[in-house]
Amino acid sequence: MSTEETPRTVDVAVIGAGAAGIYAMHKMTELGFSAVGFERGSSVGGAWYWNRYPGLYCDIESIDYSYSFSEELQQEWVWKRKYSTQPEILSYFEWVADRLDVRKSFLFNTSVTDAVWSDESQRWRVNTDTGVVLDARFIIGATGPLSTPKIPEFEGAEGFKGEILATARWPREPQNFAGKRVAVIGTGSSGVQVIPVVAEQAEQLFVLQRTPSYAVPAHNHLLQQPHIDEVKSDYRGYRERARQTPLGVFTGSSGKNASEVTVAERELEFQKAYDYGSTVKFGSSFNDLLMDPESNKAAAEFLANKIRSRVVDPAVAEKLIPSGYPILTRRLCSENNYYEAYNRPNVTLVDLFEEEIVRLTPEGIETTKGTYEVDVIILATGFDAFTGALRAINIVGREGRTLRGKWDESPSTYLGIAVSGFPNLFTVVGPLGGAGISNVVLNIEQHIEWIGDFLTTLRDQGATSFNADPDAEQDWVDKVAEVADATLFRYANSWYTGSNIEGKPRVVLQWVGGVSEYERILLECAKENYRGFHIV
Ligand code: N01
Repeated sequence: MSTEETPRTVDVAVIGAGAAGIYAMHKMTELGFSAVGFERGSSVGGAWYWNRYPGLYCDIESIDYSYSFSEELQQEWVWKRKYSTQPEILSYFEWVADRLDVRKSFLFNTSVTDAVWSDESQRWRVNTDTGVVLDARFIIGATGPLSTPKIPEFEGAEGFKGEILATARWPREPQNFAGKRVAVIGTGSSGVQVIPVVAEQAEQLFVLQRTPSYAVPAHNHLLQQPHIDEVKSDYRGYRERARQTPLGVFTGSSGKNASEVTVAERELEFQKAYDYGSTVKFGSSFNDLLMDPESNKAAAEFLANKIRSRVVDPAVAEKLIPSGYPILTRRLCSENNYYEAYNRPNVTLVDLFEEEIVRLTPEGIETTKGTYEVDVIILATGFDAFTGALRAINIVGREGRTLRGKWDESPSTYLGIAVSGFPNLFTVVGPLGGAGISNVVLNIEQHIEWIGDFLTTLRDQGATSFNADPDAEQDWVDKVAEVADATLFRYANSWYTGSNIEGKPRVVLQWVGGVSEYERILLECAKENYRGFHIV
């Protein structure tokens, strides 16, 4: 690879070798574009490479959380469980990368530091932390919506005598908590999964909870061969049905509003989804759960009663029941014996609404009520979602404007895939796009396939650049907000709205109008000669 003096020239730079980067690299190669990829990890897998904490599995069923673009791949790979665990999913992405032979096109252990656009050459100059420099016509930012961990800076952290681990940057060596006193900070999807596993091992576990989550059991199990055979006998049809649903997963939901059915009928639907074990099925059990506050309350009350029935100490149960935000406006968690963990004598729930973390001391965590002495602190404190990874790169577009500066004002994009003023840059599953609440592998496929078609069109036209029109971008920003405002999403603080990160503008960061409608909009844009893009 080249140094600053002689940068290698390619059509496309791909940033990231997760689910999006692997497919992007394959698609570019298939279409005959020269491409080089950068990945800061030592291998492929993205989220599944970095998040290795015990208890991690995907909250979307394996049959759905996988690529659909290749009939050969989807027929060949055999999922073992309803919900795959992290090692299994990582193996899957490694296997796909090998089958598609894309590893050779990535530089691993390499982070992109800068990308500077030149109007003169109509190209990007891409710099990395290893000194490698690339001259690329296009950049595909396949950096992942949840790839920049939010690590809180606690006063006194450097003096803490024990170990601090983060679920999103988990060590590769197996961790053993036997005989140790452990604290977990954070009770989102990561915390809810790691807590029951640590509870079984640790001598003492303190769970420091600020905002509780709603959660539905996974009821994970080995997949039966007849079920696999049935799906594979018409996997294409199965995927097609999924693509027509709001979340990109076919659930066979009632299609009714909770407000229109009897209480008994409503409870039966909730119970069916709960017994089956699926956050997607639960969230899709009725159409109006995110629109009608009363229907939303009914779903919340159903899960609150489940918590009351599973947690022995009523005071602990009440603390675990969320309040102050509508259910589903923060991601519904998938759990495996989460509530039972609180029935163990070695587990203590610390409510951070009753006592606040003041600082870390050499011995542990000091709160406004006392000190919890621990050997290990596990941070399950979330991510700077959607914008974090690209913001971390110094991306300089037209007239010296930085993407960081633009998104600090407002995280705007055109269709979630391009940014006005930053020509030839794609933001795969970026802010204001279709990912976040839905099946992200499907969202990725929608983007990569659309990008492939767009780049082919540009090549056929002999064009050298595209730029999103600022008015088209503003119209999209307004449309995303309008659709979100018709729902209850705006009432919650979370990574969905950027409000988990200090100083980040508070907007609903995703298109919540559904996967199928999103695809229709993308395809309509393409059909109308890429409406909203200036092509030169
Ligand atoms: O992060 P989160 P996550 N002091 O932001 C708390 C996907 N995912 O990593 O909200 C004390 O949901 C924070 O409290 P609050 C999935 O899409 C999927 O758990 O700030 N607490 C919250 O409780 C998911 O939604 C899977 O009041 C602090 C928690 O930390 C997304 O990733 C598994 C704090 C963060 O929860 C993110 O989930 C894992 C502080 N200073 C992740 N700062 C599966 O597929 C934050 N918190 C199953």
